[in-house]
Amino acid sequence: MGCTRLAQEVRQDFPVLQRKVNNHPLVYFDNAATTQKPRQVIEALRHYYETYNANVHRGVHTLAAQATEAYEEAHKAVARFVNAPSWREIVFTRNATESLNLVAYAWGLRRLRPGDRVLTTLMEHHSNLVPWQQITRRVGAHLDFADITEDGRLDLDDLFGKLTEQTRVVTLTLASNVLGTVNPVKEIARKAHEVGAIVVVDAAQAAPHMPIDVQDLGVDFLAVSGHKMMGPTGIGFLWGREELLEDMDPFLYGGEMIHEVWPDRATWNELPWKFEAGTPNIAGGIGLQAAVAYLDRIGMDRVEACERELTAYALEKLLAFPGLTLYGPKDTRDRLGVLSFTLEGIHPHDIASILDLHGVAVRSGSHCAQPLMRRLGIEGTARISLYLYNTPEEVDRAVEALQKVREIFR
Ligand code: C6P
Repeated sequence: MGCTRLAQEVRQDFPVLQRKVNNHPLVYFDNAATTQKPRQVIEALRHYYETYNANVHRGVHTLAAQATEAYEEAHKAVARFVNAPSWREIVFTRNATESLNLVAYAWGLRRLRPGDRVLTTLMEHHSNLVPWQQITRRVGAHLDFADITEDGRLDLDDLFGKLTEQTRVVTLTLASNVLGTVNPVKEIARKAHEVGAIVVVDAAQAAPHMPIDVQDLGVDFLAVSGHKMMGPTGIGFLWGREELLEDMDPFLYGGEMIHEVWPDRATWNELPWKFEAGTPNIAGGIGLQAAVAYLDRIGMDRVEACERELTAYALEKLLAFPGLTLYGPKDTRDRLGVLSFTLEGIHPHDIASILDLHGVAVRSGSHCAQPLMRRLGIEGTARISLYLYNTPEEVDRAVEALQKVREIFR
């Protein structure tokens, strides 16, 4: 299997994958929550702190100049990673959550009017739902929801039926953190633009696993978390179309984001600094650049192809498992290796706890997607989520552990 070869190539780069959990070699299948970090990322952080730690955009001394250059280079690397037309369109944030809040507050609060409509989906993570609940409530706009189909895909008829002349924002996830579904964002963006809506994309789950080209997608904003793509925690980014970002007021106010300040007023810095108030997460940005370089070296096409192969293998095993219900597409068409399931009569937390006893780390619960759980009529699922360092043997280990779960609860 090609995925085995890639995993073999990269595994030694991830120190944590060498450890044992409960006397078993760790099988890390919680990659949708956060991924493990390669030595290259850890080393980039260490190198920064040990040799050129300084604040950015403030000092003229050598260390400050080096830190500033590295931090700006990180924006440029991220811009290339998503094929942004300009690196000034990349705003570093803490995570996808903050990126989505930035759009909701800095664009939505000012632009939405009473009676306007924001269209989203029932498969959103709370991060792309709750900010819009708040903003639509504050301005008197409506929040509409596109449903999902029985096989866990987006119901496009429903979505397009709810897209009206009043729709000002279409905001949706590129890939679901529960169902694994990859949504046809390019087609949706085209239709949304026809009615004059902007398109906001939550790419927290998609960006680590597939090539992202914001120009090809034809969207307006795209939110990503660094920690789900091998970067450090506390760093993420928002890509936005330059003319929209230029036209927006800042999200947070203070140092760094200003151009000139008088006692009674201020003017704003140029992009992207206008949206990066205060001392930024410099180390995080540098670590994120190392993560992007790592993924670039492998190639996102290869990452996607290898993960699809492993996902097919895992799907086959899980679908054949007695009493298991899988949520989301049952084949690898337009889906990622996020595999949510329940086992008849067994609580998802019990599944996860017993898997952990066998060294297998999976997530259980509602995955910050409670409206989706309600729609599916369940309280939660267990979730296996794969990444490029995982192997078919690890899938076998998880399935063997699932058999133990069944034996315990029989
Ligand atoms: N999902 C999961 O286990 P943050 O927390 O800001 O880095 O990412 C938020 C987020 C936004 N959108 C999607 C689709 C996501 O999956 C997540 C994070 C994790 O599924 C943690 S809840």
